[in-house]
Amino acid sequence: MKKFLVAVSAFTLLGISSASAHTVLISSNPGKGSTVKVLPSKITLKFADPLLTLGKRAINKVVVTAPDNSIVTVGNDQVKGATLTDSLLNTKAIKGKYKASYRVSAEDGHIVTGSFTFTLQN
Ligand SMILES: [Cu+2]
Repeated sequence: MKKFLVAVSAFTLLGISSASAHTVLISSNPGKGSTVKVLPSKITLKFADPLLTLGKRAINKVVVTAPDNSIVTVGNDQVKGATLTDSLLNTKAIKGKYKASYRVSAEDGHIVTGSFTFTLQN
């Protein structure tokens, strides 16, 4: 009779967490919580990591709404590295609080959403 050794399975720890976290918004123009006297011609959002681009698919987007909830971004979102921009309509320069909402994906493929406000003063 042969003796059999019980093979002990070696469990590989696959729970190695990714070194890179989701990207975060670093800065913007207009800035978060800031007050501007003139609505700029575009909004600029700068993230910690280069944003993902897939051809012409709009996977990165920022939408700005005026105090009357009308949308003042044109929708021509453009990505350049870690920066996302969109043109702003100046025709609806209503005074008050504007809200910028974004939905982006950095190169790790994770969707990151967020929003902030700024104020247009005369
Ligand atoms: Cu991530």
